[in-house]
Amino acid sequence: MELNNVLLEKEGNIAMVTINRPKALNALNSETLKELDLVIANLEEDDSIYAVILTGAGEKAFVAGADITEMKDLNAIQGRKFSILGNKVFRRLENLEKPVIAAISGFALGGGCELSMACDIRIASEKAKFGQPETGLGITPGFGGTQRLARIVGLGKAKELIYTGAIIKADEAYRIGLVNKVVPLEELMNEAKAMANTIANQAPVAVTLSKIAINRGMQVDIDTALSYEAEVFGECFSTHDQKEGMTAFVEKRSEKNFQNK
Ligand code: DAK
Repeated sequence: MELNNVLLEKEGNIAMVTINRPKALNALNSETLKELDLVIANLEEDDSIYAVILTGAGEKAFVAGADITEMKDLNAIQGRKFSILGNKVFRRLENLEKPVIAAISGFALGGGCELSMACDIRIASEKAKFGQPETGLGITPGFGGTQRLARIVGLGKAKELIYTGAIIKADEAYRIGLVNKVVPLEELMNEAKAMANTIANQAPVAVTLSKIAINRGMQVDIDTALSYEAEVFGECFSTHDQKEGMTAFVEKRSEKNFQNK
């Protein structure tokens, strides 16, 4: 897998994915999106990875959006192709059966904010900034912003942010629930790794099934959603990790031998 714009590192049960175009503030061009797709495919197949951290190279930006230089001269057909590619990759990330934490150091604008929203959890540095400035560029958010932002922060705030193109700071992003946590820049990666490790120490199969139930349940009515919950809950009882987790409790053992199966 030859990668120029995305880095993939693995450390124990944690994978770290870095969008690596710092000179363009990690803007997402087609090549980067295709590489991200390859990386997600790799992670889908790797049963030893229990949690993923997604970040941007350098301190200035997580991702400053889709690549405006590339997009500027697209015709309708190319625009459509770009849209299909981006949406495919973001959806694949959202559906990855492992938790993904976005570690956001600086700008998360447009497609960058949208990328962070396709992750499960967002941790931001105090210097991070968020926004959907697309309307100022004559376009609508195109990588899920019109849909995921409202689901995360509510309809009114999402409309305000998208209609005004306002850029908000980390503390405001935290206040409206767009990010889970704000930490000093120098602690960002440690914090993300600590959370990833905490998650990785739970039964991976239970974390995965929880993600599936939550994501699917958000799209349907509550009765259907609760039937998904019952389904995954039942599935847990066919796993080694459920037997191990409950046996450890009964034996008053804090060490657990979870095996992701
Ligand atoms: N695209 C390409 N290059 C970018 C970029 C971007 N989004 N953002 C920054 N860069 C480049 C700059 O051009 C500059 O390159 P050089 O001039 O050095 O070659 C370099 O990164 C450093 O940026 P600045 O010199 O501008 O740095 P400043 O500190 O002065 O400003 C900034 C930082 C983040 C405020 C500024 O760079 C900025 O406003 N960037 C653009 C932010 C933005 O508007 N982002 C939203 C992009 S629109 C679609 C799907 C999705 C989308 C669209 C369509 N379809 C489904 C079709 C998504 C759209 C977007 O994300």
